[in-house]
Amino acid sequence: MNFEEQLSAKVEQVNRSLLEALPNREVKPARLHEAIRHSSEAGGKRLRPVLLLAAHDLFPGTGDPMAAALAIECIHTYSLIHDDLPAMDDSDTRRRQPSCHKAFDEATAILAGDALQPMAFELLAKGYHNIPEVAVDLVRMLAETAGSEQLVGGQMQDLLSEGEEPDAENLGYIHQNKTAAMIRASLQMGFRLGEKGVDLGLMGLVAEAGLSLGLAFQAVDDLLDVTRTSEELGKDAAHDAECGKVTWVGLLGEEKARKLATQHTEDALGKLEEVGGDNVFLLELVKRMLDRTH
Ligand code: GRG
Repeated sequence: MNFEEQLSAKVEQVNRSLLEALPNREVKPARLHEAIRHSSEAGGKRLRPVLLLAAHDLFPGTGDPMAAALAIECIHTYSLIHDDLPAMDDSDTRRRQPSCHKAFDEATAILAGDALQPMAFELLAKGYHNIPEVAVDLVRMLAETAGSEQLVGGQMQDLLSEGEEPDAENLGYIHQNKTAAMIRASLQMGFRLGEKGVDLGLMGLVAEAGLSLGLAFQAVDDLLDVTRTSEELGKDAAHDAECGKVTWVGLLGEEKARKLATQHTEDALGKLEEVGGDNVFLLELVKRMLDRTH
């Protein structure tokens, strides 16, 4: 299979497994489960689960990485639902359809996001109960990443900084925690499930690669926000400026922001090459993430 075929096979697997794992729309209270499915089933790129599967495949282990892949997607989807709320970024469109609070209402969107969080940890507990040491590590990694000093902390700082003067240190903190931490965790969780998952030296390299990749991803996200239409992105474009957000494009300009994305991508590739293993798919994915169009 070539790269595109491998990528669509992985995305397909994730989509199929997610459909099976989420409670059916009819399950009481149906409105809540409809809202969860509305946001989860919509066409996300499934980047984090695919990264997790690819990191596992570097040195495949005995545990099936799919439950962990779905867990990280649940946390990511909750963060998008809450990010779109009027109290946060107030976005009407997400994943090419009305955002959750637009399709339903604010209270339902808050609860859909709330419900997706324990669902992630339930997936980990049920998926890896027979390898308890791995399960505990995965729960810790995901909880730390989603917590007040990373994902939620990054989001808080992002909101606090709206309308402020651009400041590289602050922007670095926001991007590292709001965006890069989840991308780093995707690689780390996948690697933990593999045969070399307890090798701390290699895990350190995987973490560094993940952070660089996450920073590259955010720089590209900032560029797409100013260079693409809402239709192309499937979410509100030019949203950063509208919200008074500090971004790399705002701070450095487009050309330097692109250079930064390239530099972070090269750093990630270098670290992943050092990790070794069956890395052909993962390296190609990292390269393609730089040229993504949505
Ligand atoms: C509400 C705690 C909390 C956190 C929100 C996800 C997030 C943090 C903010 C979204 C705003 C944003 C533009 C973040 C930067 C990059 C990012 C996470 C983009 C969305 O991820 P994609 O492009 O989305 O992988 P899909 O829909 O493809 O899964």
